[in-house]
Amino acid sequence: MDRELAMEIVRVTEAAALASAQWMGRGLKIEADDAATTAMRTMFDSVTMKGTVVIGEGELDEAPMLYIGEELGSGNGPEVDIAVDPLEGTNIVAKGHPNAMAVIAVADRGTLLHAPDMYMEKLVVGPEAAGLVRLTDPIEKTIDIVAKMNNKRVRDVTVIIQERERHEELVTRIQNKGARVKLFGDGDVGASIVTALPRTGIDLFVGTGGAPEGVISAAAIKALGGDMQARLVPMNDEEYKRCQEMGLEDPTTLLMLNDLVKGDDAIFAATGVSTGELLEGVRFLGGDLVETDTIVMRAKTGTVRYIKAHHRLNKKPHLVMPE
Ligand code: VTB
Ligand code: MG
Ligand code: MG
Repeated sequence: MDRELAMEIVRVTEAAALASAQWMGRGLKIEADDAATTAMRTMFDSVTMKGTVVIGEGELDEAPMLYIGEELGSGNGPEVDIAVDPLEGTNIVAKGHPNAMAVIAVADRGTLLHAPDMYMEKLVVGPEAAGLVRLTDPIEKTIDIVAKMNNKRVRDVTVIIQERERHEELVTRIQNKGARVKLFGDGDVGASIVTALPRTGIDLFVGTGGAPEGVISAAAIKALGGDMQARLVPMNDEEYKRCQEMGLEDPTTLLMLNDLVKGDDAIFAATGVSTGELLEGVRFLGGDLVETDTIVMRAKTGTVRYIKAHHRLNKKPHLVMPE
């Protein structure tokens, strides 16, 4: 992959963010997701690559999506796998809540896990504790390891976790251990990334969320030098079979970071839609001027860039919400 591809991918996440941010707070999550998806699909056409979607999100909430197997890009250039969540946080946008973003991971063909749209149990740590933690360990042991490696007392360890009934027991155990939780409503790609970024005060990410979001996050965690482990959670026979059809003989096997993203050539980009832990959302500055914030990183070099951009919506009529 060319390093120029990183900048091309930024254009795609920016377009999706610009289009979907206009749907903030309107109570219309399908329309918001549709705007992001359409903008991404259109922008991808002009990117020099031969891409295939291996992760497309949407089935869980019957939202519009970029379909698995869909070909994206100009049709020449590097052969790549694409994992997308055009709008990570459709409900967020509908309700005007924080943490929504448009995200893409691109990697060499055949290197991203082809995970179906189902639940996945995940664990993420930053570079300090990389290689030392295990998803299968009791949470209390993991907290001790992270405290030691991050040079903190257990009482100062912060675990970020999605606020869901399914995590209640985990939250109680974390609190009984003496550590803190930081609960978030939606958007576990952003929550995973802030765990692996320096100086965010967040030490550990645990919990069960979307598998597509898991694979996309893994590309970023790799670029940040953090660690991630995961395990698919098939809820019924059908989901179990789908895992096997996708080549996972034992669907509940422990997946290491290198199983989620093989190799080193991966690019991750996210543009904020609503302001959250990781990024500022899209700001409408008056007139047709709009400002976006994007984070983009490459696993190969470990370079992380924050890109602030000014856009003129009048010159991008295809991204403007219909009257
Ligand atoms: C998860 C999480 C996502 O939606 O998929 C969640 O990974 C859905 O969880 O980041 P529930 O079924 O419990 O609502 C997100 O938060 C947003 O897509
Ligand atoms: Mg989505
Ligand atoms: Mg999502």
